[in-house]
Amino acid sequence: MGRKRVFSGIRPTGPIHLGNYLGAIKSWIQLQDRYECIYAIVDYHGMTTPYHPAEMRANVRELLIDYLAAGVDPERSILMVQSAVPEHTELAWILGTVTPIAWLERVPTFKEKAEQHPDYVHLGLLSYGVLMAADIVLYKAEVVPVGEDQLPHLELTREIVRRFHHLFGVRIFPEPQALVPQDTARIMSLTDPEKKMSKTLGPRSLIALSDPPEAIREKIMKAVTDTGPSGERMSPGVANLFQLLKIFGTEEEYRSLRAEYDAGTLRYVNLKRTLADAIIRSLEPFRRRRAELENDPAYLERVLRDGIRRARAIARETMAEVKEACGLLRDEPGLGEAGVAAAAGSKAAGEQAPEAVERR
Ligand code: AQP
Repeated sequence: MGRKRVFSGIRPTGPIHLGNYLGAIKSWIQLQDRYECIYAIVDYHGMTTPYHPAEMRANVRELLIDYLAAGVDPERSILMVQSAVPEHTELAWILGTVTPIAWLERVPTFKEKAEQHPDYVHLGLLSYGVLMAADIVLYKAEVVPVGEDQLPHLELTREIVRRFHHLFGVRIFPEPQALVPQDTARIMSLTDPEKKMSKTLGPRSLIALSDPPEAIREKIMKAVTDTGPSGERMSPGVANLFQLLKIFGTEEEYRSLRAEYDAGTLRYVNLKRTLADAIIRSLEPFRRRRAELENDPAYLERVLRDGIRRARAIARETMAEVKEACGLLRDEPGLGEAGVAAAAGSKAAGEQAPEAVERR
């Protein structure tokens, strides 16, 4: 038995931030030893909200650098770009034929995005969850490390898998489980701490891992703390800052500032200064590694080529099983007439098939 598979991805819509890192990428790195991991740059998903075509390719490159600098190891994990493996959309189409529209309309992110961009509500946005299901099951992934916001998508994936198996009388895919970190499933925005930190809320709301130290300091110093009269409970903004301090600061820093808060003597400026220093310190190795990678385009290209090749090999195997189950022509690129004849049951075509397979 091979190792179980892990799949996860991020949209190339901007630099990764502390939410992406603590919600997903930190787990990705920990899983690399025990699982066969596939980590994707999901550019087709990036097209579901307004974007500039000219920026997409640059964002893909930047995200690849972010993954590598954060510790994703291409020797152990597959790093790939979604649009370079056409089986993602092929399988999404097939899964779309078994997914009731009502399931998609109730997905919270669909409703949120439709409200955010009322002029950009399209079929691709509605079927985001179907494409995500295809991304995962194409690799028969069993574990999907993600932040809390992705749980409805994972539930939808499992429902789609069950329905596909039921309708076609097969069992091809495992039902994937989300792996959500216990303490960092939802890092909140610095400017709007009732909402999750996200690229959509703008650069001031987040700390990008690649932010220069001055920018990190400035954003933390301006982070929202108490928005109204302070009550019994810690406000979401202050709670978020303490959560980050627990991760990035020393035990002593956290303990003493927390004691000051409990005693009612804490000055938020001190909390912010300590936190900014701690984050800047922690991200220093990331910044250094990132700068090295920036200067090595040949290595980046090698990583991607290799990742795409390895991902495609798995994807093709799954698609062969799926097409068999669905009664579709066995798809072998370059098979041409032999493939069509094989579908028609001709003997001669059967003899030609192995040669055609070799040509893949
Ligand atoms: N704030 C967060 N806390 C914990 N986990 C988070 N993730 C995102 N934000 C947080 C996790 O990161 C992975 C990638 O998510 P994404 O591609 O949706 O990234 P994003 O920053 O959320 O991007 P956008 O453009 O701002 O998208 P929206 O607004 O749609 O979320 C996922 O595993 C996610 O859970």
